Amino acid sequence: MVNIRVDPRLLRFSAVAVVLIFTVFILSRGSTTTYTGSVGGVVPSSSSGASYSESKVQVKQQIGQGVITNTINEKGLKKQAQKGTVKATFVSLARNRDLWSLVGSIRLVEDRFNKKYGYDWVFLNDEPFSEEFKRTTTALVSGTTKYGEISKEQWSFPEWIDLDKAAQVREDMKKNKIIYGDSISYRFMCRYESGFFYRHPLLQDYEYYWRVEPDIKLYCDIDYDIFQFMKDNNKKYGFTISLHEYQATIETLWSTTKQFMEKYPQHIHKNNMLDFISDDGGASYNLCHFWSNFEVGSLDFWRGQAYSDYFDFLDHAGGFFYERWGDAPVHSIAAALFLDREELHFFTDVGYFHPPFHSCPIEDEYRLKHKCMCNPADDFTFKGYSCGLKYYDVNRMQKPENWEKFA
Ligand SMILES: Nc1nc2c(ncn2[C@@H]2O[C@H](COP(=O)(O)OP(=O)(O)OP(=O)(O)O)[C@@H](O)[C@H]2O)c(=O)[nH]1
Ligand SMILES: [Mg+2]
Repeated sequence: MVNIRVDPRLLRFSAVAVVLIFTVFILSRGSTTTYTGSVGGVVPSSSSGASYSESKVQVKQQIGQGVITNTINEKGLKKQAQKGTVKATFVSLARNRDLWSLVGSIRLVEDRFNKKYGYDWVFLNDEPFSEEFKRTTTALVSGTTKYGEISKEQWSFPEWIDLDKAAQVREDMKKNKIIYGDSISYRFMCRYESGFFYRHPLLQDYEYYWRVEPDIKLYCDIDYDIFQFMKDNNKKYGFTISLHEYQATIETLWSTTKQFMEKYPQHIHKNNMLDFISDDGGASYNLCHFWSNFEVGSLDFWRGQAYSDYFDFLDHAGGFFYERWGDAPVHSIAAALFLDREELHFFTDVGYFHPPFHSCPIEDEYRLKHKCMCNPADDFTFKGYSCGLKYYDVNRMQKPENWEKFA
């Protein structure tokens, strides 16, 4: 039997050497950020039959000197993260030039909510996104970012539209100073948000979405998973601000909707919320709608038969071009008619701003506890042009104490 004696100094030296080698190895790996981009190539057709030009690429950014900090941050984050598990994503339609208006929105959404949950973010554009847009937004989002292009077919005049008639309408609206009345791209945007965003291939993997626009603010800490809340409570459509639409942009939207209801009575839910959008049992539209620049909703609701039939009906009626139908009244009427009223949700707690209206929780206790940064006097909910009070009333919701002071 051989007796092996090891020198303790040699042992100590070997241990230190191993630690050093391991540290150098870790440092040399760097940290990576991965995003999925869309840069030409072909993916399968969407359910609408349109084909998209895009393919996924993995882009890795070497952060070099920032390695140690990033690694520590990453570890710290992972420790804290409650990581959301719902199949859900943020979605923003934007142009490259919207980048710097959108970064503020993203940063607030991340700070107030998403850094805890790490949900993905899908960006859609009618043109290819610039590298600067992709790099900048990817750096801000805690989840995976994905960039998609919109097919020309979904961002153009459908073949049944009389282009001369549509041009005449734009001319007239311009004279009448109707906001965005002379814009073609605004109409493409409204039609896209009404009938196509949820069919984009990048959204096929998700059940819920949260729409975020440039220049919005989130005022309060959100300390629960909003997507999980939607799922657990069987909510299909959530909003923060509701208001009256400009009549001049939707002259025939309600009469067209009434024709639709006659043709498809099976799509109207027995426990609908018609009383929110009509004050006379459906004879006329009271112009109330949910402001769609904030929406948290079920993608399957839009993909379902009722909404698909409704969008096709409206699209063929031509009001996106012969008038200036917005996606907000279109989504709102659909949600009010086709959903069980229990499936709608008023997010009175998030604290939200899209120019020029604020939603600010008026109860002091809530506002302080959630570190809200808004002035309750600015809250729009109970003001005249809002439909917030109506929503509380038709749903017999208890209004906050002292709400009259904020009316
Ligand atoms: N890709 C693309 N996105 C657009 C276009 N027009 C608007 N958008 C996006 O569509 C959303 C709605 O457009 P906005 O200009 O915010 O419309 P709005 O909210 O009615 O009006 P303001 O915010 O008051 O200007 C935003 O997310 C925009 O970034 C466009 O021509 N192309
Ligand atoms: Mg906007």
